[in-house]
Amino acid sequence: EHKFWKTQPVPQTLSGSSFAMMAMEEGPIDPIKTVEEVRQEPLPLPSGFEWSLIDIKNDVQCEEVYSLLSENYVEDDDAMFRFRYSKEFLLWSALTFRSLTAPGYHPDWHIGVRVQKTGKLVAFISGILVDIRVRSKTFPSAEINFLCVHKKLRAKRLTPVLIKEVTRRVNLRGVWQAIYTAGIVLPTPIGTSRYYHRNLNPPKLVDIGFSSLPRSMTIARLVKQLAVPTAPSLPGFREMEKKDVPQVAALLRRYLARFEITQTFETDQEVEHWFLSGRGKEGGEEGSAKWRREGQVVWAYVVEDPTTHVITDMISFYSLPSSIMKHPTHRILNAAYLYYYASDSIFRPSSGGSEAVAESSASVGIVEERKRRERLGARLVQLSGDLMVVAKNAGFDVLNALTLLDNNMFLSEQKASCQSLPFGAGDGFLVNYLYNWQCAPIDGGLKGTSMK
Ligand code: YNC
Ligand code: MG
Repeated sequence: EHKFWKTQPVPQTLSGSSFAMMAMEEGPIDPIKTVEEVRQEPLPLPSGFEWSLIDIKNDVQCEEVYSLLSENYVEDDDAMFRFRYSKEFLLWSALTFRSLTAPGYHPDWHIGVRVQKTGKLVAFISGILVDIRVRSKTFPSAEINFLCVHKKLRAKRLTPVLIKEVTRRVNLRGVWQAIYTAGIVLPTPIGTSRYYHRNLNPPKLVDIGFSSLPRSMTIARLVKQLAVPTAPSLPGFREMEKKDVPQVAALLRRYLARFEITQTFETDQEVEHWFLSGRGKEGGEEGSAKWRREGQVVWAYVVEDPTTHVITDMISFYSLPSSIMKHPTHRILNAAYLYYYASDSIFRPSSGGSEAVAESSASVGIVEERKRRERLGARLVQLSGDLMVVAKNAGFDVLNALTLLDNNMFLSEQKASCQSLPFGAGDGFLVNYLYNWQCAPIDGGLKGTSMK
């Protein structure tokens, strides 16, 4: 019955009739407060435990968070796989443009709980600052992630204390909203996405039980069926570089403006941070696929028109390996997760008429819109196909994607049957939430910021 969540400024039930939703003013649920009204002292912890701010840039502390998460973080339902974040990943997602450039470094949204006697880190929760737009309103928001309580301390109601403490610290910085995702249903989702998977390494995925071998199918035939080309096919497809940042930022903002909820990427520095930082240099022999895979968090690519040199598309994924539990030989599942992308194919007029004219009118017209969406769908099949090639060549076992952004244009099983590079629907779901923001449910196309 949600003893904790029913006390929080979150919608308690799904909005009723569509009339109610249409009439509803979207905005904060709590009365507006000032920073002065926020509790100054940390929340009390059960005896024997103490708060400990984590400086994620400090090697020792980063290592402590890493081992807490690698032993206690999210497992799939059958406890076969557990996320295994790299230190680079934690650093990359913790250090936004703003926290990096703030005067000094403020680790106050990276909150740990330690056993007083031993200093052992037993719980963690973190927030980073992102700007979120929901329909017409944009607001600063904390993205909450990496909530984790040691397995031995579960079901002791530590979670509500962690959430209240992170809320207090977020509020102390004048931020009143948050965005987060979870694998469970709580009061009250704004939307849900489903995982899809593109198998890049059939023998391993079948061996570890990630995928099953269809009846009357052999491994050899599956390998053949799921083979990907050895090189990308789109002319001008290449890795994103620093010089691309202004063009990519503009294209991404324009593309994301089409969705009901998104991170806004207000500055070019943010785009540089999210797509070009986190290119680490550890693991394997320098330059090898392993070297890159183990050190690099985000892999971003662009399509540069060979004649005009305009960036027409961008697409990216991030690396998030999982530990494989209970398997005699395989230890790690090298998973790539589709991240942001953008394409100008939805903006270019399909015949006659200038784009400026088309976009200044309220609507481009149903027929024209349908043509553009068809073109975008075809383009996204090509872009995601080239991304599979990159991921496969870099040694990833699987490319995962959620049903958000325009992903349904190339993920759905129906569409998959008429292309050569099918994704398959998985059984995992990711549920999306906003804290202290009342809004009508968000239909499809949802994209927060989360990496899970
Ligand atoms: C969860 N994932 O419902 P009620 S996702 C939020 N997110 O409260 P206890 C959760 N709430 O229902 P345990 C939650 N899981 O009675 C449980 N809860 O009202 C609620 N797993 O607390 C739950 N990481 O401490 C219940 O539960 C209350 O010991 C029970 O610990 C839970 O990062 C957990 O999946 C998840 O480490 C910590 O199972 C533990 O079971 C664990 O007795 C493995 O808690 C790792 C894992 C979760 C990943 C994530 C997003 C978290 C969002 C938190 C909400 C943020 C709100 C916004 C704050 C900023 C606001 C501003 C401004
Ligand atoms: Mg607990």
